[in-house]
Formats: sequence, C-alpha cells, structure tokens
Amino acid sequence: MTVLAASEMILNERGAVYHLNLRPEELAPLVITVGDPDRVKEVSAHFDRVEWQTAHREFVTHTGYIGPQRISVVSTGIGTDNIDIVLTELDALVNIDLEERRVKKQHTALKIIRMGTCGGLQPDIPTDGLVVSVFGIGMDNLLHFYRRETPPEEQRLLDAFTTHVSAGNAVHPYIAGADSGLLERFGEKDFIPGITVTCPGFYGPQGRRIRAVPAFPDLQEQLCSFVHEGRRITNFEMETAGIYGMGRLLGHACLSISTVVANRSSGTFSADGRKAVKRMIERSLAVLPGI
Ligand code: R1P
Ligand code: URA
Repeated sequence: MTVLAASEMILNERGAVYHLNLRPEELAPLVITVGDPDRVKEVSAHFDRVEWQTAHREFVTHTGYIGPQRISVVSTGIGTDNIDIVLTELDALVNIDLEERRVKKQHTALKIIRMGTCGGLQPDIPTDGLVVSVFGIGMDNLLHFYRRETPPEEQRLLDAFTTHVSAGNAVHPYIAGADSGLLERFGEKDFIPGITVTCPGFYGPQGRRIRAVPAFPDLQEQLCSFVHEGRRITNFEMETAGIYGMGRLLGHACLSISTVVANRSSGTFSADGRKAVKRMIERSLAVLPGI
C-alpha cells in the first residue's frame, strides 16, 4: 500500500496529527464534537476523570471517562471546511499507521456525535428545543471534492429539495444520513427528528439580511414549507451534512444533535443559550452509556 508523503499525512514533532495535535492513544472510540472550543470543558465537566487535554488553533480535545466509557470531546470551530480537517484527522488516528504512514489493513469505526447549536425553521419548535438530524443537506461544497454514491432514497429527497428550493439549483447540494443505530438511541421524546440544512455561512447563506442583500430572499420560507415523504426541514447550521458525508465515506457512525438557539420563524433568540446547551449536553450524555 502507498506510503503517505510528509506533505499529505502531516504529523507534528510529537508524531501527532497536524491540526488536532492528537496521537492515536489520546483519542477514545466515542467522540463528541462541538463547534465552540469553550464548550469542550462544559462536556468534560461531566467526565469522572479527564486523562488527556490538548489544544491547537480552534481544536481543543479532552479525553476521559464517564464510568467505564472512554470518551473524547473535540471542538471543530465553525464550518464544514473544518469538518474536512477534523473527520480526516480523527479517521487517520484509527485507520492510518502513523509510523509506517500507510492505511491499516483492518478498519476501525468511530462513533461521532455532534452537540451543536442551530437556527430553528419551524414555528412549533421553540428556542431551546433539541433537534436530531435524520439527514443533512449540504449547501456548502465539501462532499463534491470526494468520490461518493448517494443511495436512491436520499437522491429522491435531494431531487425534491432542489425542485422546491431555488438556492438548491444554484449551489448543487449534497445529502447524507445519520447512522441508523445512533439515531434509534436518540429517538426519545427529548429530541425532535428532522432534516438539517448545512450552510457555508451564518448570514446570507442562512437567509439573514443585515446590510448585504441575500440572493435568495425566499430561502427561509422555502425551507420551512418543504415536506418529503412526511419529513420536514427543522433547522439550519454549519457542520452536520459535512460530518454525515465524511463519516459515511470513512466508515464512521455519526449523529448530530442541535439546540435551537434562534427561532427564525418567530424572530426570537434563546433567553439563556448557555443553559439550553447545558441541558442538551446532559440529555445527550444520558443516552451514551452502552453506545
Ligand atoms: C454559528 O454560530 C455556529 O453555531 C453552530 C453552527 O453550526 C456554527 O458552527 O454550531 P456550534 O454552536 O456547535 O458551533
Ligand atoms: N447556528 C447557526 O448556524 N445558525 C443559527 O441561527 C444559530 C446557530
């Protein structure tokens, strides 16, 4: 098998992957990703013990235990450009022999759960509500840079989306679904299932008009009114489709949970977003034993 050159599989002076500054033994098989580096400590505050901490740029990692379960929490920063880096380097930690710089013969699958925030699109999902993404539709371009196949069920959903949503024709969206086993575990009443649209920006790409005029003024309304085989779009954010797409390509089981901090339909923002995120972390961690 090909030896990966130093310019391709980049390692630092510790022999750790370049952006995450992690070595294989510092990563757990269950990984929680959060956008905000400050949220890492809010998750690891629930660990019985933290055995490893590192930080490089926006990528902060704490690895530790809740009971017998070893968990890493990693911040990704904002956007699917960072998801390309984080998913590729997490995968390298388990599936590349970093000393030999070769792909390992035996594949290891990680479980990766995003705990993020989002904008809610539906009037009946209030701020502080929790959404679990059944599918991610990517309006960013990340997955177009990788060879992949879209299952027919997902392609039908995507075709209906591009027909209904004018921005869909302009940006060539892609789609990927959650891991079905993880989705089943989070199918409790606390988590509202829906389709998540992942955007390459927070303002114009999510239909917000501050000063620059968005090219798709009907984006929010079109997303809100989209229904396909009983499923609707619940939320907007900036990582889920990238995580689902990269996770599928690399053979990892992924799930994205979001706290609705902005309700785009009512124009309201969470009165205490920090408390709402804390609640998401607690509710989500309660589902993890045995995963
Ligand atoms: C934008 O404010 C950020 O918040 C959401 C979006 O996906 C984007 O990363 O998630 P996090 O709160 O996890 O960062
Ligand atoms: N994160 C987003 O990407 N959008 C929102 O409206 C809120 C959080």
